[in-house]
Amino acid sequence: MNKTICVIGLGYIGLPTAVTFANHGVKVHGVDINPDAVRSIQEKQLHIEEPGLQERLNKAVDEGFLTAATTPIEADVFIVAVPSPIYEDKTANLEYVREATAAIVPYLKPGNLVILESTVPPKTVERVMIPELIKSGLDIGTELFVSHSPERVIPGRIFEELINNGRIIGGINKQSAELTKEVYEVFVKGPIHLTDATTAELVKIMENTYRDINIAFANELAKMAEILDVNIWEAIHYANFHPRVNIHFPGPGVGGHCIAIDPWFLVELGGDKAPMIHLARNINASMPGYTAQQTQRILNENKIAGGKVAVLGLAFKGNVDDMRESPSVEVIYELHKLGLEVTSFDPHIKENKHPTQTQSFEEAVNDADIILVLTDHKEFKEYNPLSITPNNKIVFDTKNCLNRKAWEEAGYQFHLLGDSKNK
Ligand code: SAJ
Repeated sequence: MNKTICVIGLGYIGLPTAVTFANHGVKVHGVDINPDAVRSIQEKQLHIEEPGLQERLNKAVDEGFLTAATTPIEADVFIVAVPSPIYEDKTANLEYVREATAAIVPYLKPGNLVILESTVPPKTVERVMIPELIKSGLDIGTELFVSHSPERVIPGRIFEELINNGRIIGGINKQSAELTKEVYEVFVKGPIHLTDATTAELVKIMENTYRDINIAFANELAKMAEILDVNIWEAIHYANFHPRVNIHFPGPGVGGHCIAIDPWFLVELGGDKAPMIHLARNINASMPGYTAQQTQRILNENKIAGGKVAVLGLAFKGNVDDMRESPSVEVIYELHKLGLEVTSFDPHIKENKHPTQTQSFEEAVNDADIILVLTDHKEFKEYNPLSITPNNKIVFDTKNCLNRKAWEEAGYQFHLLGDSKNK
């Protein structure tokens, strides 16, 4: 493709996208308002963890296809990949999208294409971006083309999914959608479907809301299993053999910057017409409190007053370094409210990002009364229960990720979320 790209926002989505275009021979200029992020990219130092990113970044910078700065430059295509969080009251904060759009306006020329990648409430392109883009003086739809092409990649497997997943591209008109397709065809191998911008916006948040509702269902089932003396993980495994059933898994809550946020866009839009989405969100948001209560119950049953909890896992999910909306932070907050002492360890969270954080597994667990697993990092499976000396040999796995047999053989009382067989 003989076009240049300017990517606004060099975070978890913008940076891998910029690097992938650059690795495919496209000249890319990356922009971030954070000068530290820009400097680290120029120096080929990563500010986020993602398998394969370092090699790809090295190649992109060394071959001269990727530059980074705090300000945009003129380009043929502008891709906006900035955060779209929610305010305290759970309504959408679209200020980053608005500001990023405003920032590119002085650089726009006839024939340019502006693509929004960030996940947003339906009508954001129409109501937030277009009013800014009009200020360029260009005629929207004939001189300036605009589309929504939401990313659908999962952290930890971003590069594989960036290339192989299908894309839903929604244009403000047919030409915008078609031009956007040409851009992504540079590397996307999955099918690319074209629609209008609002449909693409809705499809993206429907996908994440589907997952949130499904996880809420699994969390509710986990509580039923605890009443029934059934192992929910086994039961879900069997139910999913049905060709039309795909139940997700329970856990200590739903984190990350996507699934814990996007359903709120539909709640805000639908109000009392979205009770199921709202309820699912609340069920998932209540899981950290439930996890803390279950931990307290186990301690009580063992006649341990007060007690020290060693939390394993601070990231919002396994094998990532991302703590955004992490259930672990909420669980620790709830444990503190119950008067319990907490230490934590996460092999993927390198710096001191949480006051309870210790630098090793041993340091976190050695004088603990209970080990509480909140994230399914691959390292946790390999930990040797014989190498540690906690105060009490009790472990509570909320992600079904430990080698249960090894812990039981080492003399541990093993508790699993959604399974009360061993109570
Ligand atoms: N979780 C469960 N049970 C499950 C699956 C996940 O409790 O069965 C929890 C995880 O532990 C985590 C949270 O849900 O705390 C979210 O993790 P995730 O792996 O489901 O999703 P994300 O947030 O990493 O990425 C999602 C993906 N969306 C879908 O699968 C529909 C990804 O494809 C999107 O691109 C991404 O959101 C996004 O950026 O929107």
